[in-house]
Amino acid sequence: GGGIGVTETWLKKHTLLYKGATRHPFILSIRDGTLDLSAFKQWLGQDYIFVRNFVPFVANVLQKASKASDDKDGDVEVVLGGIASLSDELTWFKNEASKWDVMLHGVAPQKTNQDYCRFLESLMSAEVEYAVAVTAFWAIETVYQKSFAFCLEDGSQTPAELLDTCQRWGNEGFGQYCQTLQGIANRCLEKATDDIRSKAEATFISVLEYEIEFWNMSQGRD
Ligand code: HMH
Repeated sequence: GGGIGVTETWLKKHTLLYKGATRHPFILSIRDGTLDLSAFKQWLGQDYIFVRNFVPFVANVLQKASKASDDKDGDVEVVLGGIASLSDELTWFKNEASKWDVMLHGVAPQKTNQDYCRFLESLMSAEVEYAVAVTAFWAIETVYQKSFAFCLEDGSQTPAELLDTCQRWGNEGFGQYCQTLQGIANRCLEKATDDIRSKAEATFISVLEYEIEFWNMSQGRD
């Protein structure tokens, strides 16, 4: 306890990868107003599919928390809140898609998206420890929070029609939620064995790589 957490040391150690995920050209082009709107629509359709697959993953994190956490009540409350906001998020996707004339039901998942969803599924195995799964959960949410918050910072020229999307993940409340998840991950990782900690670090790195691939895909680069 006290001092710098395990996840903070990883963010420093893997800065280049972390910047790759949170300062990706896709995000930079939202921020400077040069994003091709067809790329945005592409992202919207693919991310809806991703979030639908993310829900069972988070439900599995909830299940692991209720069995394995040393603060079951606290962690279950936080993760359950996350599931509730994912329900709002799916509603948001449907509204946003209709605004942009994106037919969500006609969207086929691209290979990069399928690979990422398969990775989420692998983390749902009973053999994957709570510390590993909650680390992945924190990292996945944090990449979006940091990426979209950057599009709202002073000096950004995000077009008005993309502000709602940026606010969805870039808002202060979502930032607080990500910090809460980070605190949970840190607590679990501190108590974990070296073996589990290194599995969690490898999982963290994989999340960053998948997130970069997801942005690449959305730009039509895969
Ligand atoms: C690809 N990563 C991706 N999509 C999301 N919606 C999030 C993270 C955050 O929920």
